[in-house]
Amino acid sequence: MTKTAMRGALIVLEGCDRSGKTTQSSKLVEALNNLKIPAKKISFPDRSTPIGSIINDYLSKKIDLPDKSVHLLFSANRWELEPEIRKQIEAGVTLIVDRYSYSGVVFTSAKQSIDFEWCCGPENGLPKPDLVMFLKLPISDIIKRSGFGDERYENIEFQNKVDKNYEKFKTDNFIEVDAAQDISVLTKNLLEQVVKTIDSVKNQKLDKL
Ligand code: T5A
Ligand code: NA
Repeated sequence: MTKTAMRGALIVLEGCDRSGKTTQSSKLVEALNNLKIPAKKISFPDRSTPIGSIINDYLSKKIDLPDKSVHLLFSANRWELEPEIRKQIEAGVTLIVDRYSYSGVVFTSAKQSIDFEWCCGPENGLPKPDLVMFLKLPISDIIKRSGFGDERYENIEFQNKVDKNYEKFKTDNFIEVDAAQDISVLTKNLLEQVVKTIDSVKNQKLDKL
């Protein structure tokens, strides 16, 4: 067998809280591995690191932090994993990422008086996703899903602002998918996009945000 230098794809799932990102990222990794395509899942925030543990305390309302300070922690949490992301992609592993820089920007800028451009700053230079799939679900459906309302940000007014902020990112590698579909139907649709992307970027360089 000949050795190839093909890289993996960087795929991101985005959406409001409870839109099904965690469910779908796990199912996608399983489906890709079944097709013998190397794939792994990464989640942001990664609550297992020292920075992630402060973020967890903040989200579960154990501690309060100034808005700009917590924004930089979310970003630092991504930079903590940046070397690993590059390493895996170069080794040919496709990464399915549950939330990324887009979450960082849309959530913080949904807070009052925090500038969108300022929010984008710390994300500059991180690996740029080859495909972002936005799981779109009406807020009225989101609030019916189990566990909604437990953490910081989980209220209708805030999620509406977040949903609107995502509009600013809808460019060519950002696609919107109907998240109200049945779980397995949704996986099948997402998988199709992922496989297409893996094939189309395999000889391209990974870009930067
Ligand atoms: N945040 C995050 C920032 O402010 N800045 C940042 O930089 C980052 C990265 C935590 C919070 O942090 C904010 C955003 C968040 O408010 P999180 O840990 O990803 O981020 O938390 P949530 O988004 O709330 O994650 P959830 O796990 O709650 O939502 P998911 O992953 O979208 O949804 P999932 O898959 O867990 O599903 C939720 C429920 O719905 C059911 C599932 O079984 C589950 O019960 N479900 C479906 N039901 C019907 N049909 C389907 N198709 C379904 N898919 C899932
Ligand atoms: Na999640």
